[in-house]
Amino acid sequence: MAEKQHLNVALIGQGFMGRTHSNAWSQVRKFFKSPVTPVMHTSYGMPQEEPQVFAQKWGWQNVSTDWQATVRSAEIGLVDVVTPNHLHATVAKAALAAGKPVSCEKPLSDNLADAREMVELARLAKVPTFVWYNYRRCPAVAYAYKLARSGALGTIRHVRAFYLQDWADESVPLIWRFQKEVAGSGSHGDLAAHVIDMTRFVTGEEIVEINGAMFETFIKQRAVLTKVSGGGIAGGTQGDARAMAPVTVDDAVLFICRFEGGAVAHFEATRMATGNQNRNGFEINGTKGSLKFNFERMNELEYYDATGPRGIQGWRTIMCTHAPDHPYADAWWPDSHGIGYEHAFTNTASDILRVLGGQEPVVPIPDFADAFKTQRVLEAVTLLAQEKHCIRLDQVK
Ligand code: SOE
Repeated sequence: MAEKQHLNVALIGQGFMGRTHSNAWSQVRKFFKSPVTPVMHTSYGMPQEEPQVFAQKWGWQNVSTDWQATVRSAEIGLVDVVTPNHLHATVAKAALAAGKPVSCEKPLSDNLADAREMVELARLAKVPTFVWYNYRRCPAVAYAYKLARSGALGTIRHVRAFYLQDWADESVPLIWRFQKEVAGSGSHGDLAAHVIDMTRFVTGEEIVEINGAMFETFIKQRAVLTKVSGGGIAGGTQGDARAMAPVTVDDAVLFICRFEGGAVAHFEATRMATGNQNRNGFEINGTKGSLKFNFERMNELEYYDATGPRGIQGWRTIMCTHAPDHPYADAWWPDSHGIGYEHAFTNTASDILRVLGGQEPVVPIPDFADAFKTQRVLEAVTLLAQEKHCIRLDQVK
């Protein structure tokens, strides 16, 4: 049998997404029959992130101390960017200039201008690009996409989308996620971006206008740490607080908008919704049916079929683990054995390899141009929120 082409992957960045991507590149060859074989060739991390320890733990063959040389290396076939948001463009542009395919964590960038330049350079470079909006590859979300494409929803009238977390209390120091110059925004680009992408994906429609928007920063100052170790969402909270400094991003964002097919929509994202630890999802109401997804029950999709006799209509819970009906189910375990957060990243790695091997992804994977549309929604919401439109009730006589 012909030897499959090998693809040397270079991971630029570490942290939480460095861990999810490393796990995906190490797992994908065990669970998927990919047209190209990924090799965990080189990883790059900042000196203070202990890059040697990271590479050894996750199985990267080489450790780079010069990411520019790495992305230019003739050995590298894919550059995978997992830096903080403000560096996505810097690394991606260098990789594109070297003619390398690039996969990048979401959001595309911390600002629209850089995102636009990334799209243009990708177009000129004529290489595949990918953005890891991982939640598209929860089988339940991918199946929602297929149900919507089948016409099961009819004309979509309402979209409700949410991404609610509750980790950002006063004890969390001023990590990069709270610094505008690094993250670009807070819950907006970090969380709302996911459900903007998710609802664009499932409805198949673009958002065409923003009709109201508000940001809120509840905790105005946070402790400046001398040392923050790697780790989960909060980036580790060890270290000794030296002083307090202002938070320059949102803790919460809400906005209302309209989709191109006429649906009206409400979005909400926050890091301070006590009791909601990673609750993202949607409810999409159409003339023939509705769908509900909640990531905290990620194997399940709620479906309401409004086409049958009214007397037997009701919400049904579909366990999206049955091959071949449910996307990716054939790669994992038998019915109702369930998968988790990490598996959506492995599903994403598999689809990247399918595209690089000349095959179609199981469901569409955003390239830079697609992810730019989500970035434009982020920007439009920010612009409207800055106008601070509101009617105070004490003004209403
Ligand atoms: C932090 O809020 C975060 O790690 C997001 O950045 C991820 O995209 C999400 O999957 C989990 O929460």
